[in-house]
Amino acid sequence: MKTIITTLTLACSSVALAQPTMDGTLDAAYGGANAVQDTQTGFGNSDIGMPDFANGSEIDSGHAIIDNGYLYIMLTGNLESVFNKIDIFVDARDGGQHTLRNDNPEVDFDGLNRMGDDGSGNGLTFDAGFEADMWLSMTCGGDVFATYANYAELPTTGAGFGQFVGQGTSGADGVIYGKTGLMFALDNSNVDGVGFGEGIGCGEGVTTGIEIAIPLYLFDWDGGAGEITSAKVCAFINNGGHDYMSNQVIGGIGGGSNLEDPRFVNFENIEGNQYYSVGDVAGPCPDPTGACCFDIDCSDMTQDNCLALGGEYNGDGSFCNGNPPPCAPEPCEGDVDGDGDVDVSDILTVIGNWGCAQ
Ligand SMILES: [Ca+2]
Ligand SMILES: [Ca+2]
Ligand SMILES: [Ca+2]
Ligand SMILES: [Ca+2]
Repeated sequence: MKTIITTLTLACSSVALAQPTMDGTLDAAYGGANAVQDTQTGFGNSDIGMPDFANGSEIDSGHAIIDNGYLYIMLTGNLESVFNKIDIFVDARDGGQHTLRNDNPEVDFDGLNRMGDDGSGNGLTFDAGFEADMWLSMTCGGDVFATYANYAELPTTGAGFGQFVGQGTSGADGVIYGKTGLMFALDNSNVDGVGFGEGIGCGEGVTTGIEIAIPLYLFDWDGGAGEITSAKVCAFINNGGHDYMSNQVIGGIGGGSNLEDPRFVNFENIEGNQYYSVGDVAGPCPDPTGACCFDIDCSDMTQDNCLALGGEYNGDGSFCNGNPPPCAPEPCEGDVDGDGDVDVSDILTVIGNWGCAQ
């Protein structure tokens, strides 16, 4: 009996202590999600189901743990194999950049600086208290499928070190191993998570995507990092030139359209945290029915159905569940995506929402 108990104890310990395997799939070591996507993807819903090629991009959840001298980051979802980018910013030490500067390393065809201040005082700005210390990015595509990765330091005063990390493919056999010890893995198999659109979505339950391991020593370029015991992660999907940000940010933006030119994006102006922290526990997924708009004339956004969705009724039929109105309050006139006119994009939005409960 004693032998059996010992064996069981060892088995449990080994599960708890196992480090993530770099392969683009979620490991038990990550625990529950630190953040779950709440917004449908404006960059297409991938339905191919292969580990390499994907026909859409989304971030369904964010995970991060510090273990074994690494910061491990898992972002479930898809990276469309048309050289879409996932841009990841990490705040893990003192100093850093709250607004991206324009004198960061020229890496990835100067894509990092494309998001920074163009000299006029703009530049991608993070939530209050988030001062990015490192940027990492991954992309994929080609006739023969390949993944590529870059990274850069983001010192407070700019002019840090950055480099092309390397090239790989999908899955465990395709991991990118950088000279510095950085590792990047991708598994594009997901066909679940959020669908195409701009409304409220839910990324729960996705177990494949982008997985990164960052050796902690990389944060200590000046001997001033100290022991890394916590980290914040801001990640989003961008287009090939790092110049058109999607609506796939984690933490989510609470429904809405693509954020477009990153240098004009200020996450302080978007409700909630567009980042997550090691140790965060994701809240409940928003009810996707709360912003599912077949109801083009908004006639059904009544107090009763709003309360049934667990939302707060604003009294005018225009707003429910803390979500943006799925269509303009008065009059709707078919402008489903709320961009001010009725055109083909409204039809596409309705099609993208097809299947949601009313
Ligand atoms: Ca893994
Ligand atoms: Ca920092
Ligand atoms: Ca999806
Ligand atoms: Ca915010």
